[in-house]
Amino acid sequence: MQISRTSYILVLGLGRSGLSMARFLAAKGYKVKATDIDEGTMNDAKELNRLGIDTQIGFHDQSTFNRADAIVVSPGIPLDMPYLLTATSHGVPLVGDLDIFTRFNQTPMVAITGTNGKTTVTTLVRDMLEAAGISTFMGGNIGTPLVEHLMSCEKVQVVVAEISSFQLDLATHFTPGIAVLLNLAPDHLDRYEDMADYARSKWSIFQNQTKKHTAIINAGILDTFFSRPNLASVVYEFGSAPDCTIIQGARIEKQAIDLILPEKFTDLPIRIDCRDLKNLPGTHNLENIAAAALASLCAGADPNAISSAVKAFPGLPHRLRFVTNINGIRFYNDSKATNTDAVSRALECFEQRVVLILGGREKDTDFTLLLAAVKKKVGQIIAIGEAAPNIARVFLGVCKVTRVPGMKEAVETAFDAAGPTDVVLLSPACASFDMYDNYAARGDDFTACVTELELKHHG
Ligand code: UMA
Repeated sequence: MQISRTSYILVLGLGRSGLSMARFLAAKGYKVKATDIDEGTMNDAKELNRLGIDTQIGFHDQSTFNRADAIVVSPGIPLDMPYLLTATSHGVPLVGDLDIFTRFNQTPMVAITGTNGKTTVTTLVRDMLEAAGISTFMGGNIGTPLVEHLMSCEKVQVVVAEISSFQLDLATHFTPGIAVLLNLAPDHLDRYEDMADYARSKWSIFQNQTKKHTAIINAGILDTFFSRPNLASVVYEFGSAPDCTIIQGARIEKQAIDLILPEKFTDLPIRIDCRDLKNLPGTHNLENIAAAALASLCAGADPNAISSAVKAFPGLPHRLRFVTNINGIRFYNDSKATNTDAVSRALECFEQRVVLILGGREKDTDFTLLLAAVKKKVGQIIAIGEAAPNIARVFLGVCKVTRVPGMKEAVETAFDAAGPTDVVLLSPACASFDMYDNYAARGDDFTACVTELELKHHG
């Protein structure tokens, strides 16, 4: 970035990403201003002021945008925000955290994107590499901003990054050595024109790769979305037999994964046994393990370390987590399921009838994508949040839908509706922002409401 003495970089948004970014750029000697519309960021802003960073909190000022040399946009802020549109019409470039990271980072990187499973695969790759004695920094969309790695004194061998489409939208120089595209299903369609636009964003993770780099791709999505385009990088595919023919990559067959790789990796066939993995249930998790294993092998892990990390995986918070059993009714927290595909995958994991808590803030969500799975598995839907009226309309005549005002009522109504061996599942298919700060707060509230109910029943 070329910055003149009179100008500055504007950091837009002081959430987790913007706060780290402002600190990092100031530490690098840039003149930084930061702005956030939310008064709640005032304390963080005061801390930035002490570092010599100017802040505008509780409002945005167009002239601050127009005078900047560049605006670093937090990933959650839509790029069609009017202040940004005006600033770009004045020639101010927009920059994302991935390009800043790319400019300063020296550490090899595994970058993981996809609609669902990103956090699971990112965590698995971290675990596999650590089990192989390879030190890592794990960050990105998973929670810790990537620039934190640049500010850390700790030297690591590999950065393992969860990457969202929002981050990719502003990435022009980002070039991960190993990039993984897990899957594609409708999500964030309030931000993208259509599915093709969203798929293009995800695919751009490979855009700067050359033959020195590695691309790991779900074979199932290649024909659907991209008609097998040529990539410059070395490509490994993963998928389930017999649907996919895997020439180089990972083939999932029943409860095992066979890695089919060039000899440089090993002269022995590698098989990962995936029977009885309580914390990685469902066929979708076999795909996650396959992708993680390929990425880890390419990053230097050995097959034994990979297998032992799979066996030891403890599961993730808010991702299909068993909460408790009240009088035979099992409660599961899947608050991280913020799109319909994630809910379908969760429902597939249960044999029992499910009482499903669904709803929150829609993202131009097409709930009809859930009709078949609901017909098969769900006895009753409890609808919460802004999406409740739409949910009631879509599932009318398919199963009983009860609208309730909040989580406490949702949990109590679900419990009353459940039969003796049913499952109560919070798997909302929506963002949480109409009722909570994030999906984790929603999952915590669900767990607290279930615990309260349990106390009432078991005293
Ligand atoms: N803001 C403004 N003006 C506006 C709109 C927002 O100032 O007009 C401010 C808000 O007041 C808030 C800040 O912008 O203070 C929020 O920025 P943000 O939404 O980018 O949130 P961060 O806290 O910086 O978190 C972001 C990612 N959030 C999103 O992409 C929505 C986090 O991913 C990520 O963990 C974090 O950076 C660190 O890298 C979360 C997420 O929901 C988990 N991701 C989406 C998903 O997984 O579906 C993509």
